[in-house]
Amino acid sequence: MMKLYAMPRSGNCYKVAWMLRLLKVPHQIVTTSILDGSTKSPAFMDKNPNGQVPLLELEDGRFLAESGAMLLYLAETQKSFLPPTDDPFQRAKVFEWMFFEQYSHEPSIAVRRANVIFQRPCDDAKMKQLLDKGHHALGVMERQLATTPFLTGPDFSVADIALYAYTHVAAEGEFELTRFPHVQTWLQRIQGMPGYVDMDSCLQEETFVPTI
Ligand SMILES: N[C@@H](CCC(=O)N[C@@H](CS)C(=O)NCC(=O)O)C(=O)O
Repeated sequence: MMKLYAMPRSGNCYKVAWMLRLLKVPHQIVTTSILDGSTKSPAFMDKNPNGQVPLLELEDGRFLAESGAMLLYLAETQKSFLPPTDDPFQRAKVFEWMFFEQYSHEPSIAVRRANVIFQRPCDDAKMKQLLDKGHHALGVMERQLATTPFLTGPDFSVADIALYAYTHVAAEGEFELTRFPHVQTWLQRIQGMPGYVDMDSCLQEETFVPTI
């Protein structure tokens, strides 16, 4: 069975745990947290020298770091939520949004939220900069979602999973989601989809075995 090393309340971990649930892949959540130092333990650093969660351990013992790489691996192996290789442009649009998430969205929205919820010290000027950058990223999503139901068009993809994870909790970082009505409608659309599972449920330390 696959193991996902993950911590509660982490959007990066949620992306992968939710994908595993959506695909009905049996897996075990192994809680490994930045809060108790376990992501920096020698045993964990042997598994992921970058000392970060999420980390996916495949059935054969190989490890995969980086949430985006895990989403793409699972999408590829399960043939779900990723356009086929004979549609390289549409496939690249999925990558475009995933790279946007890692460079323009997560570094402001996830970091500011973590500063707030974990009460990490950060000066006012930096907090203001993170707020402005996060609102800019939400504005980019708003423009796209004004024209299509999902980020890359009519179909739900791993790009929506990647961007949903921190957008749906952006208010915890004091981002004003009410300024982005199409983003809010997209969040509700995803929450109404079959197989939707919330962050807390996905990241509980347990073994998930699908019933059907
Ligand atoms: N780019 C990575 C980011 C992962 C990340 O930032 N993980 C956080 C928890 S949400 C972490 O482990 N931080 C500890 C550290 O960076 O030392 C991904 O998408 O998986």
